[in-house]
Amino acid sequence: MALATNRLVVLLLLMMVLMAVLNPTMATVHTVGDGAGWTIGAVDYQEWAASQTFRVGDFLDFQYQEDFHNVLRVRKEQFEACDKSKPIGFYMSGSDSIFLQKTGPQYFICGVANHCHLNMKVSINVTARS
Ligand SMILES: [Cu+2]
Repeated sequence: MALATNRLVVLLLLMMVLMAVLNPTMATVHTVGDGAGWTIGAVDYQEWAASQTFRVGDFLDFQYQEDFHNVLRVRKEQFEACDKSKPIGFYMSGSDSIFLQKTGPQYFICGVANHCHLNMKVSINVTARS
């Protein structure tokens, strides 16, 4: 598990470097919450998301204290209900870079305690790279 995660991180970093070399303007890394990161009570994540333009090939980067938070990728209905029972994706390293592969909405919540209900949730809309 840890090895697979490390390999994934290395792979993602290699992809980022490769993309940066090929075209420095190509990929943007969107650090969720900017300097505040992925935490509770400090950031309005919908406001933050509205300030960004997410494009295919970009990265969504979650920075947080792994002892206190995690990241679940969920469907819209689960996002709205803060339902963490059937996530599509689960991240817990404290430094998770998610590659945005395709267009459309994506939904993320914190799966710890009641954090999602306290607005530790973010939805983004990924648009085509034109
Ligand atoms: Cu949390």
